[in-house]
Amino acid sequence: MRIITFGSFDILHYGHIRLLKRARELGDELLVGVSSDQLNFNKKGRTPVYSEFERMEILKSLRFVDAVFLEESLEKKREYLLEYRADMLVMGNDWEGKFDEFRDICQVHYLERTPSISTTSIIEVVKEMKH
Ligand code: C2G
Repeated sequence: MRIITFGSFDILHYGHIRLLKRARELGDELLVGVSSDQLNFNKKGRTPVYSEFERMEILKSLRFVDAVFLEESLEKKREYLLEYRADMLVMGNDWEGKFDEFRDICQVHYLERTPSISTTSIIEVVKEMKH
């Protein structure tokens, strides 16, 4: 069962790791679509702290990630799911319902987000440390 998930995964943290680990456990291989720097800017209004190259390298180093690819556009999700032959799309439940349209080509499963941790909050904490 091939699992696909998508995300920016900037400044990889425990919430990301828990998502990826649980996604991997739902099947026997996990592919991760990593948002390009441009897509990240379009999605979040800021360029990521870690470049797309670095974010892909970090994810590739995880034993429960089998492969990564660049996610260039949110609108190409159907294309990616078909191209990479996903059996299941897994996302955190902040996306609950947003990808149900793909249930015609693969299973869609949403996992509980890990509370009170985010890249944005980590950036804020680090900024505070400077003073
Ligand atoms: N996540 C989580 N718990 C957190 C933070 C994130 O479970 N505390 C999950 C999100 O729900 C998402 C994944 O980790 O499934 C990646 O999160 P982001 O890097 O913030 O990715 P996002 O901006 O949601 O991009 O095409 C979809 C987008 O690329 C998803």
